[in-house]
Amino acid sequence: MEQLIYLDGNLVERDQAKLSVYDHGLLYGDGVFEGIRAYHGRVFRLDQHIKRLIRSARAIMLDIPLSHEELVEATVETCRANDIRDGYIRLVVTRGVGDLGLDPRKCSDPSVFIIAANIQLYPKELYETGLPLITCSTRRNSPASLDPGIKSLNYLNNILAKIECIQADVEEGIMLTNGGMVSECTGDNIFVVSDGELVTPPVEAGILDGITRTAVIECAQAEGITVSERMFPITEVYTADECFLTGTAAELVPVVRVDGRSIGDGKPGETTRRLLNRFRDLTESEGTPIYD
Ligand code: PXG
Repeated sequence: MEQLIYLDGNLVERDQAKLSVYDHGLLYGDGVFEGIRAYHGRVFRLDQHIKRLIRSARAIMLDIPLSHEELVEATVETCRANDIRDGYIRLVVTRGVGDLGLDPRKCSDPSVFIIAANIQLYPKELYETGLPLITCSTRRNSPASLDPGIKSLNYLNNILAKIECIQADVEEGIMLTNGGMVSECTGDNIFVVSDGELVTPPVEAGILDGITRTAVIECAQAEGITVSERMFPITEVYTADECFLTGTAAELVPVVRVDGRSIGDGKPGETTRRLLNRFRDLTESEGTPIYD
């Protein structure tokens, strides 16, 4: 079956889904996006994703030509058109076509496109064996320069850190704030478990306010686990009992080594396992239905 892409109000075939080389999304990374999951025919936390998209757009003074409800409808419609039950959805709003200068006022027509694809799941073993990480030397953007809370099309900060990970032959890496404290990873939020308590950097640290992060905090509270959102240095990761990452694609993935040091006993921990199970229960039980 041909893949159908939502592009500015129409469902078009993948080969026809094209934007101008003058689109400022391409020329300047001037735009915003979301990565969303569908599980069992339902879109997980769609309202929260759309809210974050609208907040990101407002932060860069980008007027999305669709309302919250219309964005929900377009997303669900794109999933339906592609027969998606379990999948990955990319929702993108670009500034639109302008001239070769930066001025966003020259771009009168933002573009909205939605790709709903079957998901390339992480290998199952990953959840049994856990990931090794490095600490990247590329610091996370300072909120005073480019707020990491804005999920913009300008991902070079993360890509530079990702290149360090690739060179070190690991999947993910920890990015520090300009002040040298732990912020997040290149495409995931980070948690540590110490003495049975969960700790994660606060949104004010300059991180993406992850939808999975919020869901996991709720799971922890339901499990009676104390959660602290506070700044911590990399040493607190080294000395933690457990560490894991959260993200739409990764869900919860255990971390077993950081900078060559074993975390806890070097195996995925019990608290991580409990939270992953709870999180998976959530993805099985809630979401915006795609089909009647
Ligand atoms: N931090 C950053 C910097 C992210 O990009 C997360 C945390 C997790 O947020 P959610 O809302 O997904 O729980 C992200 C998620 C990729 C990829 O290919 C990752 C993300 C977006 C698109 C692609 O790894 N971001």
